[in-house]
Amino acid sequence: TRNAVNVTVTGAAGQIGYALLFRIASGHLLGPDVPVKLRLLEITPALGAAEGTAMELDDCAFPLLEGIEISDDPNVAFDGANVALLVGARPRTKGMERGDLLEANGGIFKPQGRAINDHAADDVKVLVVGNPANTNALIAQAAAPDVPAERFTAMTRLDHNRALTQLAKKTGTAVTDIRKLTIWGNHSATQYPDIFHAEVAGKNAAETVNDETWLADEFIPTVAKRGAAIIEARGASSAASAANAAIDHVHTWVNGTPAGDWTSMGIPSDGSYGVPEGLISSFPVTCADGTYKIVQGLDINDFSRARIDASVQELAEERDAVRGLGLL
Ligand code: NAX
Repeated sequence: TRNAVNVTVTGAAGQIGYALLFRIASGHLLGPDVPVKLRLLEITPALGAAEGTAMELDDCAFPLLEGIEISDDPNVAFDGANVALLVGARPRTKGMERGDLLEANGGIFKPQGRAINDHAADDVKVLVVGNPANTNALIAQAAAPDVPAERFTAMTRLDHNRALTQLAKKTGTAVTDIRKLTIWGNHSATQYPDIFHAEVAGKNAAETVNDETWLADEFIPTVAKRGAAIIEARGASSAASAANAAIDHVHTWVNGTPAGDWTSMGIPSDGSYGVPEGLISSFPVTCADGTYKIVQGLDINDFSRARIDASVQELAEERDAVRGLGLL
């Protein structure tokens, strides 16, 4: 049998953590033949709740789950981590300015990046879910100079999956009929879900839809503001769908994208498509052998260019703000 993979989850006692841990332990993250050891990181007051979740994990008697450790010390929780899911973050509370939010999260993601640098396994793969995810990932990555920068990623897979379903509904097709959708930019309301290169049942999606009003006034805002719509409807933010997207993101990164398709990941830019190098921005990527590559050579029309640039501009402003706070 294979050696267990160490999976560290931060914010383990939160609502995404609760939806995520059981799927990791049942084999959905890495596959049905890969044993896992869970390392849960929480803040001290939430250790009891994390313990309760660990008791429930025990009570599932998952065949693949080889152990659970709980800690409030990042140096312990990231020790030997092969996969690190950074879910816990400081939410924006009423009256909080963006600068305060970035600073509070810097206080979380900088020490976590440092702990990953010092203690994680050599092959560590990091996914940041906690918002503002792209900039939190940038802060953690900058604090981990010994880890290759491309191992730090931010989650836009939930946006990608949301876009798949919206496009399938509009075209009366199944999500499995859709390929090559892209989320560009920041995981925020400025993100750009791009259907100009997507295919619906083998035909170009934008041509199939042939409705720029729907694209600009319905599809893009529905995808970009879906998080707020979920809060409005459910009285709580997306949790199971976010956990599902985290599973998808890592599963695809490890196991690869299918031939003829790609996915969306927030990754450090290499300068492709005019996105300044180093910004953690969402791109179309293919994955194989545990690595990813930006899809090259796509024609970007004016409609797309303006929207990609606006979202990237927001990322640059967030980077400048955290740089100003001494977090980079
Ligand atoms: P919860 O508030 O339910 O849980 C967060 C947990 O993180 C809490 O248990 C808290 O004690 C813990 N935590 C706080 N600081 C920590 C630290 N320094 N170390 C370890 N744990 C810490 O939030 P939840 O609904 O689970 O959401 C978690 C994060 O995901 C939020 O930042 C949220 O904004 C973000 N999301 C990101 C999404 C994405 O697509 N990238 C979508 C869903 C979600 O909104």
